[in-house]
Order: sequence, then C-alpha cells, then structure tokens
Amino acid sequence: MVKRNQDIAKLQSSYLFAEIAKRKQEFLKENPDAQLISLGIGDTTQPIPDIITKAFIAEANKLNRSETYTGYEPSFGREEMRERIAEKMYNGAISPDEVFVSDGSKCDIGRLQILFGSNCTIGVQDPSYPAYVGSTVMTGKSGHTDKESGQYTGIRYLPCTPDNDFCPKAEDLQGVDVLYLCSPNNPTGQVFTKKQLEEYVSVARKHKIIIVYDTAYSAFIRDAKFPSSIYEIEGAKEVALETGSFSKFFGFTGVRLGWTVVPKALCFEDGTPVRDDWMKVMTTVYNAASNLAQAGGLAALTDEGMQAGKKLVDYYLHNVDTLREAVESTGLKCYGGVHAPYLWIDLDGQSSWEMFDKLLQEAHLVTTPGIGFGPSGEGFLRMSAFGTQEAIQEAARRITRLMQPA
Ligand code: PGU
Repeated sequence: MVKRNQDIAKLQSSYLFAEIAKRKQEFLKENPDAQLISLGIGDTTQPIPDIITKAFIAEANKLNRSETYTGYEPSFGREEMRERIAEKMYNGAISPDEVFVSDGSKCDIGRLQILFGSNCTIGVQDPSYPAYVGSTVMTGKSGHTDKESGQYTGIRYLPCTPDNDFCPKAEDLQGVDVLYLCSPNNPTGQVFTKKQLEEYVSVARKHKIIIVYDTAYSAFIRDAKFPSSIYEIEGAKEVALETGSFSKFFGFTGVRLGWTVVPKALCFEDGTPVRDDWMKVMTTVYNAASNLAQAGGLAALTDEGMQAGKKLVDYYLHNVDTLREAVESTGLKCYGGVHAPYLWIDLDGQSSWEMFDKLLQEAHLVTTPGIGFGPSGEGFLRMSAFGTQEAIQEAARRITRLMQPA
C-alpha cells in the first residue's frame, strides 16, 4: 500500500471555503426554502464585459476551422499578452519577459511553493488568504499544528490587528525567508501606504527576504497614494515577485487568467536568478493559460476593456459602501471596505464561528469566519461585497435587524 503523504496529513481540516460550503449545504437540507445570500467566498457575480466575451467567441471560431486552429500556447503566455500586462498594469516599469501569464493567481501561489525548498521559513500576515498557509504545509515547510496557538509550527505568523494597523512589525521579520504580503488585503481590506511598503522593501533588502506580493484586488485601489504594485517602491525588483489576477478586475474567476512577475534582478543566495527556476517550474508542471482566456485577456487590456473593468469594480465598491453603512449602524466596528471588496468586522468579543452560525441560522446570510484566515482572525468576520446590488441591499437590511454587539 502507498504511504500517505504526511505533509498533507498535517493539514488540519478541509480548505476553509469547502467547510463553509458544507455548512451551507447542511443548512439548506434542513431549510430548503431559505433565501440564502452569500457574503462568503469572494466570487464575482456580474457579467464579463461584451468587448471581452466577443474576443472569446472570435477565438472559439478560430478553433473551429483547420486553417486557424492552434494547439498549445507559448509556455509563459502570448508575447502580446506579456507586453500588454507590462504596459497596462506596470506602466512599462516591468519588462514583458519578466511577466509569466498563468491560469490564475491561486494556481501560481501553489506552484510558487515548488520554487522554494522545504527548508525555508515562510512568513504570513495573520490573518491571511488560506492558500498561503495551506500550500506551505502541504509542501513540507511546516511542522504540525500547535494545539494552544492554533498555528503550524515552523511558519511565522505575523499578527495583523487594529493595534498595528494590520501591518506586521518590521522587527518581527528577522528569520523569515519568504514573506507573503497582500494589499488590498484579504481578509482585512487594509491597504499598504507607500511608506509602509517602503519599510518592508528595506527590511527585505537588509535580511535577504523574498517578498511574494499578492495584488489580486489592486483594481479596488482608487487613490494613487496607495501603491497598486510593489514595483512602485524603489529597490523592490531585487526582493519581490508579484502575482496578479484578472478574476476580480474582469470577472474571470471562472475563465481563469492571471500572471506572476519575476524580475530579472531577483536572485537566490547563490546568485541564480529566481526567474530561471520559475521557468523550470512553469515548463515542467504547467501548460500555459488557455487560448480562449488569453484572447479575452488581450481585449480586457485595451483602453475600452480597462474602462469596462473599472465599471465592474465600481459596482462592487458601491456594494461595499452599502454593507459598511449597515454594519456600522449596528454599533459594531469594522475595517477595510474602502479600497477593497471585503469588510473585516470586530465582533466585540463574540467568536467567529458563533457569529457565522447565528447569521446563517437567523439572517440566512453566509459569511466567512475570521478564524478561518488564521488565529488572529478569531473574533472577526469577513463579509464580501461581490453579490448583486439587490442581494447586498437585502443583506444590509438583515444585518441592521439581526447583528449586534455582544
Ligand atoms: N489571491 C487572493 C488574495 C485571493 O483572495 C484570491 C481569491 C486569489 C488570489 C485567487 O485568485 P485567482 O486568480 O482567481 O486564482 N480569494 C477568494 C476566493 C477563494 C479561493 O479559494 O480562491 C476568497 O474568497 O478569499
């Protein structure tokens, strides 16, 4: 018999969003008529703009004929796609051959774990997007969970709370090899200022840390004083790679398209460019982003496509305003939800799962318990604003009626 992979066995329970889906299904089984509203998973609901879907169709029609049929795509993305990402997302600050087009940011987050050996120490913001910790554990870079703290040993959890403005302290970073940072943050909705990011880049340069910077929500930043990319900070190319996504910007959660930037100047201790090894990883366990997705992506990264994407994001930003006002009217304190699609609610001493269950049972709202994002998330709840405007308005009414401080 094949022995079980003990690193996967270490993972405490199923993936957070799978657990929530399970509880939702159980509730629906007992209450088949309940009108559930999801403020849970950050999944988009608004249709993809026409300019993009027309490009999907045109590409599909090419696949339909022998004269225009194409097979495998270039491993790192179409040349034009890499150029357009460099131009539209980085204003030319990054060169196209530093852009690696992918089937989404989460998939790159998983593959990045192959890039870093099992003997390196990973640092995460606590709370953070569960894929960072989960993929770290699965690839043998941690020990078991410590029962008392709820943390996996060997992973450095950097508390992000209202007390430190959700910013890990620079002095806590010593000993970390690879640091995951996310801004606008999932789940807290916090956005790094230029000054805060400058400090992380400076510490990373000093302690030779590689930063993995996740910008899945950068389209929600509507004030240029907050950096949309870590490469707005001088010296970041020597210490950071960055992952981006079409999911939230253009409604591509199901289409699947993203990218990772690996600058040529970023090197391992022995001088090997990280980019060389990333090319090895990508050519070995990956076969490029779908031709349909890339055709749509090219249309998205035109002036007209970008304008349409901005409108989509505006829709969700309006939703998050509605939710924030409702939560604030209950007397509960909340964070984020300004340059981000997520609200991070302080439950005033109530536990995350307790409030999750209460809102599910009494208000028929699906949310995400803060503890699911890490131990420092206990006592918080995340609400996502990706629903339809009608659903969000109804959710706001239910919140005003049913949510309250302890
Ligand atoms: N990075 C962050 C910080 C995210 O929150 C998400 C999605 C992704 C990457 C994934 O981007 P893709 O390009 O679509 O792969 N987070 C959502 C969805 C849950 C999930 O499992 O990905 C969320 O609700 O947190």
